[in-house]
Amino acid sequence: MAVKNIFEAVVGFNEPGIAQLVQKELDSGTNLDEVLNEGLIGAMDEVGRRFSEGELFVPEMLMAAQTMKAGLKILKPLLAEGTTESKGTVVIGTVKGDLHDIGKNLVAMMMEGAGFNVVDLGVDVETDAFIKAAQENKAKVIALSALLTTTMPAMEKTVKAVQEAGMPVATIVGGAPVTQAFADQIGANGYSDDAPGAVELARKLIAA
Ligand code: B1M
Repeated sequence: MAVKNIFEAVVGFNEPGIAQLVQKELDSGTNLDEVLNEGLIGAMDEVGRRFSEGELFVPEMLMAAQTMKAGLKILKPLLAEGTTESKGTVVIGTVKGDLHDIGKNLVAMMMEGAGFNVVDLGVDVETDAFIKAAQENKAKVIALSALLTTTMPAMEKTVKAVQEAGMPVATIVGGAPVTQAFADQIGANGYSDDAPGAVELARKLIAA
């Protein structure tokens, strides 16, 4: 039931209190996935719904995001816990024009936990920066995140540029508005609707 308190803390922008609530919940034995999916991610979905309904505005959305990030900080060591053997390098970023980074950060943390070396380029990343980082780090996967329908074309631009450069690197895409059909349409090598799925995808593509 206390997962509800985590949800309420995010939708209520309780940034100072969230870390303690998340820690308390984990200490009480609540499963990590439940804290993440029902508490933190569920709350961000609710914030998005309230924004769409005109009940919340950008500053509130930002406060909720900061609260979510403070909660995620507590989960990070658990999400990144895993094998020490490197599975190869993944270059990750949110595409040009897009500043949303929570989902991308989650994918990065889980990739690290699964043993990948992760080069995180942050948000608003140019196509050239993805290509340069992948070449310099001999990456096996480029992972692109987008949260806005208006920035999905930037994904296509990057995927096409990677193909044209003839690089031996797989591209994977994800983010709330992205679909398998869109991934197929732009020629990406894979799509996942969540962070654990992105890790599985990277594993399969590297093994292939
Ligand atoms: Co923005 N925003 N936002 N926002 N925001 C959305 C995305 C929106 C859906 C809200 C809404 O209208 N209901 C809407 C987009 C509409 C659309 O395009 N269809 C929207 C809008 C409109 C905007 C602005 C344009 C608002 C404005 O200024 N008028 C503006 C754009 C700024 C920009 O980027 N240029 C804007 C700004 C912001 C803030 C800065 C205030 C803040 C972001 C802060 C930050 O990230 N540091 C923000 C927030 C917080 C949101 C919502 C509420 C929450 C996003 C989030 O973090 N979710 C969001 C509504 C929503 O999504 N429900 C919304 C939690 C996160 C864990 O989920 O990122 O989806 P998500 O990641 C998931 C999966 O998608 C997947 O894994 C994760 C789960 O495991 N995934 C991948 C993500 N990347 C992946 C990559 C993969 C695989 C899976 O492989 C590579």
